[in-house]
Amino acid sequence: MSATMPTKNRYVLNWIDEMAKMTRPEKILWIDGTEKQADELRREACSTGELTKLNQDLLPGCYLHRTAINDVARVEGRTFICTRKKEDAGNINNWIDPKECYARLSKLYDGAMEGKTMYVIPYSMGIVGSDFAKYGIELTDSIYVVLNMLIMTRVGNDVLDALGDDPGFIKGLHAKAQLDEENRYICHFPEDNTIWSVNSGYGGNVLLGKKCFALRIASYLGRKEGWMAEHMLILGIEFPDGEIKYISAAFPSACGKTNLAMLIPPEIYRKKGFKVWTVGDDIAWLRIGRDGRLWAVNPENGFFGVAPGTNDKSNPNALATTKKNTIFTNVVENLDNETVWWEGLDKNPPKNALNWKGEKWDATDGSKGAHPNSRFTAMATNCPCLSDKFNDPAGVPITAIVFGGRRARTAPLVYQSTSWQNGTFVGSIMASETTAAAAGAVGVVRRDPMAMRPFVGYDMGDYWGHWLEMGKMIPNPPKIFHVNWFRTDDNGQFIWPGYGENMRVLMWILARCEGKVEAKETPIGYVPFVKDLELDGLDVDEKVVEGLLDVDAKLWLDDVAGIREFYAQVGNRVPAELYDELNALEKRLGK
Ligand code: SAT
Ligand code: MN
Repeated sequence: MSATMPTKNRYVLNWIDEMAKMTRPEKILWIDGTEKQADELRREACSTGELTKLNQDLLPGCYLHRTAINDVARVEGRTFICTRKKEDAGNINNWIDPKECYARLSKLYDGAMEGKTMYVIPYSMGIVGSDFAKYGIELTDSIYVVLNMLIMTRVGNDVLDALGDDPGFIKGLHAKAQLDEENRYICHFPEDNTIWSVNSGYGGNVLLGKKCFALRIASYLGRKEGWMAEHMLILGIEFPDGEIKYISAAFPSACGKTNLAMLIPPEIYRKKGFKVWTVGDDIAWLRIGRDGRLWAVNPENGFFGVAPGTNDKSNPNALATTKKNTIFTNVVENLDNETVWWEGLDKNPPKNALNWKGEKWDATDGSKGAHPNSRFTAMATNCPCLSDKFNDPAGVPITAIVFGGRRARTAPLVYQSTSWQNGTFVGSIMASETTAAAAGAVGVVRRDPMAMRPFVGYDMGDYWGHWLEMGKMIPNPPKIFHVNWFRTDDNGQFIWPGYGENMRVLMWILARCEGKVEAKETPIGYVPFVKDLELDGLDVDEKVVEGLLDVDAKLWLDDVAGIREFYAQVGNRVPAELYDELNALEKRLGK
């Protein structure tokens, strides 16, 4: 490599040499984080059709991308944790022996970048130079990946400067290759700080800073180093006196994390001067602060949000965030004015349009125009409700942790765990009906502990053990809650209005943290008395809310059976404390 290299770090240079020998790109281009370079890449991507430039008056700096039609979501079946010992990856993760995996993928990477450019993206998860930042370098043959990483992470030469001569960076290699589904691999080597992804061009499979690094590799590092990487949004609620309390919340992909993170307070709170601030919408890195509380940072720099359903009622802040400098993926292209559309944006689908596959499309044929997992990649700094702590390396202190699933019946609107250990148990038994964010059937109930099932980079039982350990180490831990916005009535309609109204539940949660309200003890934990939920201005009957809070012992006993099965599947590293919790729950339910 030439003398114009932006780093002298020999670990970096040797590794890039080695990867280039295998993939054989025609050129290597270092991404420097400048607008000038990004603009050249955008221009190139538009000339090849990889991107479509949208109407620059209406959507300045915005572009559209379409993935291959067989490549529209994360592929959990093709995602592997490659630890030397299979037991360390655990039963829930797919595993391949690292030696075998490197050999198998090397064949797929062999010459995969011939005639192409290899882009070298030095990026930081967290504020560059801060104590809690971690650095990665992604090598990719995709301009789309480069441009997304420029939004989602902090990219540039200052990352290389901050890394200096250190070998401590995450080595990510991505090649689109033939986008061959059969040979698609998203592989993590936590013991080598390495991620290899091949044959995909979609979001979470290829933006290696996100799920691959900031969750799978980071969760592994967090266990070793005494911190936590979680699939959580972070939001702040500002009280009329200016005090801000922070909540982090874990929900499975496509269950409304972005909406909750950016919620607009209902009128009743707005009038009084309450505000909501977004720190993050997907990932939280949590560590113990000097004050003995748990502190959270959002390691990302942008939002990779689900487009369908985003509108000026459900999430006006997200919509505003996407009005400039945004990359849209797999949405509808309105050919009349070169803008974008998706189901749930408004009631006026464009007549002259292309669907996410690029085919001529018109809503009258009944088909969906945007893919259900279509996305926007938008800069956090475009978000009108971005917290002023977003760029604070210390992050924010967490008052409450909230777990949430998508359950039609079992889980009540909200309940509070009785201790950190019990809260860890509540997280471990989270379940949700599946969404379109991962390939596979939609609407099937599956256990998704802490919303981390696809993202823990080691054994799930050990991960729960780490939660319990952290609980012992945090002098002043957050209280842990569980919410369910998705209970349905006999007609399958959602009962709770959701969206901004969810703030009413968050306010009860904060009141509980401050010991300001009593609660009803149930076998599963503390549930609100209806009188303690602010229902003013809400078109939901108190009786209905009673129903939403109801705990049906029969359903829960069925659930206990499901949990036992799941724990058995997780295997012999499930901590004894969690079995204690499960047995105690079963007893309280009256078995
Ligand atoms: O594609 S991503 O994995 O980044 C989005 C998600 O599933 O949450
Ligand atoms: Mn997510």
